[in-house]
Amino acid sequence: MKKDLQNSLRLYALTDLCYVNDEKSMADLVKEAIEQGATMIQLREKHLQGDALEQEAREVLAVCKEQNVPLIINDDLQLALKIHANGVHLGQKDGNAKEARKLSGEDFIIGVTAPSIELARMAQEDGADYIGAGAIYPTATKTDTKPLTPEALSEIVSSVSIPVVAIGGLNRHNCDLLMHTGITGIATSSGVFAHLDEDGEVEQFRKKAEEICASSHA
Ligand code: TZP
Ligand code: MG
Repeated sequence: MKKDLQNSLRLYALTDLCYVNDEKSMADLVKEAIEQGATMIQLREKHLQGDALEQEAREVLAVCKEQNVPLIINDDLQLALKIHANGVHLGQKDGNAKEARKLSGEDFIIGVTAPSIELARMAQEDGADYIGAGAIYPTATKTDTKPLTPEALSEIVSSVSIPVVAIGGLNRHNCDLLMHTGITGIATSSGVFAHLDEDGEVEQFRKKAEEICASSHA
């Protein structure tokens, strides 16, 4: 799975419990997201812990395996290793990629949030496989972010050799500003999960993400 990471990053969907309802579990929503175009999933469940989080993670992992899409666990390396998820995503406060690499091995995907050149270079040196950089737009999904311009994003991309995904309030209608920034993918929660009931919307977003990523590598 890791060898295909660049393609997997194209439309990277982060779960959020706010989209779960009486009719659909998180695993159901993840299945729909993948069927509609999401290329990688991150389990990002800020309201769940312990056994409830593990249970949710195992259900989502089963769907990802069935669909042959990687599952990354946000923050929690121990959980990712315990359930044999494909990787972990670490924020700047969630532990060090170097330590994570030692504990996990080479096949494991490690993503790091790095919204500056300095942090991106450090993450790369520590053995990260990809970088998440944002927030491109302010977002209700994560309220403690700082704005990152497309120019600053381009500079981050140029400063490292590992892939960079853009994040923060992105949807298919507002992401043209990412053209020619050199990103490898778009990461979003609301941009995918808030649009599952709109016919063709996620599929169109995936196409748009592919177009944007191709624009820099042509
Ligand atoms: N990091 C920066 S912005 C963000 C994270 C986790 C939230 C992304 O979600 P959305 O709904 O696409 O803004
Ligand atoms: Mg985190």
